[in-house]
Amino acid sequence: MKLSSLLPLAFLGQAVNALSPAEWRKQSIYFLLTDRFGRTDNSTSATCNTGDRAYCGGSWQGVINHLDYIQGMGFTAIWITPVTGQFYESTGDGTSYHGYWQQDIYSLNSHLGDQNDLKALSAALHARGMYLMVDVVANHMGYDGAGSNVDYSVFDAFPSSSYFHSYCEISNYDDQSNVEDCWLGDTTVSLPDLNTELTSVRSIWNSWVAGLVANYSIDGLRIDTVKHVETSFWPGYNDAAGVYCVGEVFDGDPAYTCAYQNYMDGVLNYPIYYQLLSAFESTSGSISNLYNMIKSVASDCADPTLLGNFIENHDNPRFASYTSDYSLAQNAISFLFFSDGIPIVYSGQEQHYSGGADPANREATWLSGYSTTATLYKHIKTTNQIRSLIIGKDSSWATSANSPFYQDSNTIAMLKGSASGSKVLTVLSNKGASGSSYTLSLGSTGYSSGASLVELYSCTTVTVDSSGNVPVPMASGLPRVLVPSSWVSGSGLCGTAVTTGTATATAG
Ligand code: ABC
Ligand code: CA
Repeated sequence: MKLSSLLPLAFLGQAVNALSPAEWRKQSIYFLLTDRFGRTDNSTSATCNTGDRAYCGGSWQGVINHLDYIQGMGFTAIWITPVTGQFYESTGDGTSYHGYWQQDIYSLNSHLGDQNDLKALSAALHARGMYLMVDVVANHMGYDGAGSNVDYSVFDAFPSSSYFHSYCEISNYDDQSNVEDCWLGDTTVSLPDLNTELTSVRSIWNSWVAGLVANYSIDGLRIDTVKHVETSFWPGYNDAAGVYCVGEVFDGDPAYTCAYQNYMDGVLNYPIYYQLLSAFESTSGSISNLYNMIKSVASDCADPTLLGNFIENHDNPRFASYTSDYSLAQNAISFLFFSDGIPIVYSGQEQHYSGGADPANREATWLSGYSTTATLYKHIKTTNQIRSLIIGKDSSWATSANSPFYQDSNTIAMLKGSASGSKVLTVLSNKGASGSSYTLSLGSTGYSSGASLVELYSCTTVTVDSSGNVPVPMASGLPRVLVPSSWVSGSGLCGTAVTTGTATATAG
């Protein structure tokens, strides 16, 4: 029998289309909670009180309706929250609107749509040349009730206690076997912890994830609760998925978190998250902590260029809950795009939403009216344009190592690129919006005296001085990104017309 007749057609299609880790390096990701991003009816006024922890009516069709808004900011991929069947009743911890309380892994969350809607979302993205990343959970199910009192028959793929670790609540995050074998959740909603060491559980998950990826033509996975599963589980799961996997290891210690990159393609960059926040949450933040962490991650992680960079997500207070300063927010965002790794922006960040801890950080995006003139929407759009210009001009930029080379108490400067004399120079400041205008003179950039560079946010051309220093025009605490002047023509940035592709447009 021919191999092809043994494989469902969908698998063959997936093998052709799947996006490799290498290709993911060049993407930029917009993360959204499906229940909170867009509604099927396109309402921009439908009530959504985050404190209720209730379903607010977002759907996969609602995401399709607003892809222009996402693509208009320059994103090339979206990451959506888990799609599987949940339990739907309301509890003292709220409902399963976020999608992390699955019971029925072979069905879809009916609040978000049906399989045609999810396929349509995948197809709509692909038709635009965009990609779909789906959040998946292998560590646990969700149960309305205490762990001591679970009716296991409700879990369709795992209908008996024999598939699970016996009940104990996680009590000590310094004890790795406690973290892996005990249960997340609380006594209101317990998260029954699968016995992922079992061959039976592993083979169910591996075929499930292969099927999910194939059925919905998924291009990448965000994997939940990775530190709660033994490391030996992950290589088989990542292989079965056959697409780029980025795991959530919720821990700021690079030695701990980077270790997981030995078992899957990438991890979310929690080590950088904490230090990026520490650097830009105020005008007295610590630049040196960030500077040092870039070096630690570079030495501890197998490949920092495959990490997922973020400054906001649905588990942590939003950036604007720490400071309302727009310049600080813009610097934190720019860091995500010009350092090693794949940038991830959390829906609502572009509207400067300021919700605090879960559930306040899960505001409905539609209540912003999807404004495309918001300051950070425009900043992100320009930033994505700059990043794609760079990727187009330097094919090795995405794999090159970002190198911080200058710091003072308010400023960090970094170089990233394949060749001396054409590296991208990023200068970030935490002076805030009231920061003065001055010229920061930077040596050791690899640029020679007389070379011409353009700062792409302010569209300022500068010439390297006779001592070899680059005069960087700083103002209002805003981020700065400099590239060789020859790169700009035809980019659509700084008032130039786009000369590549089919469209001619000006922007930035
Ligand atoms: C619900 C309600 C909440 C209510 C809670 C009791 O119940 O919404 O309002 O407070 C989902 C939902 C949540 C829900 C939970 C629990 O399920 O989204 O709304 O809370 O039912 C992932 C997802 C997350 C998801 C789950 C569960 C996992 O991103 O959205 O939550 O599927 C741990 C896990 C991590 C998990 C996170 C929420 O909890 O490891 O996978 N996220 C320490 C620990 C971390 C821990 C973190 C937060 O605390 O080390 O493992 O994350 O609890 C740094 C250290 C870190 C340290 C932090 C605090 O400090 O380096 O290690 O993290 O310095
Ligand atoms: Ca576990």
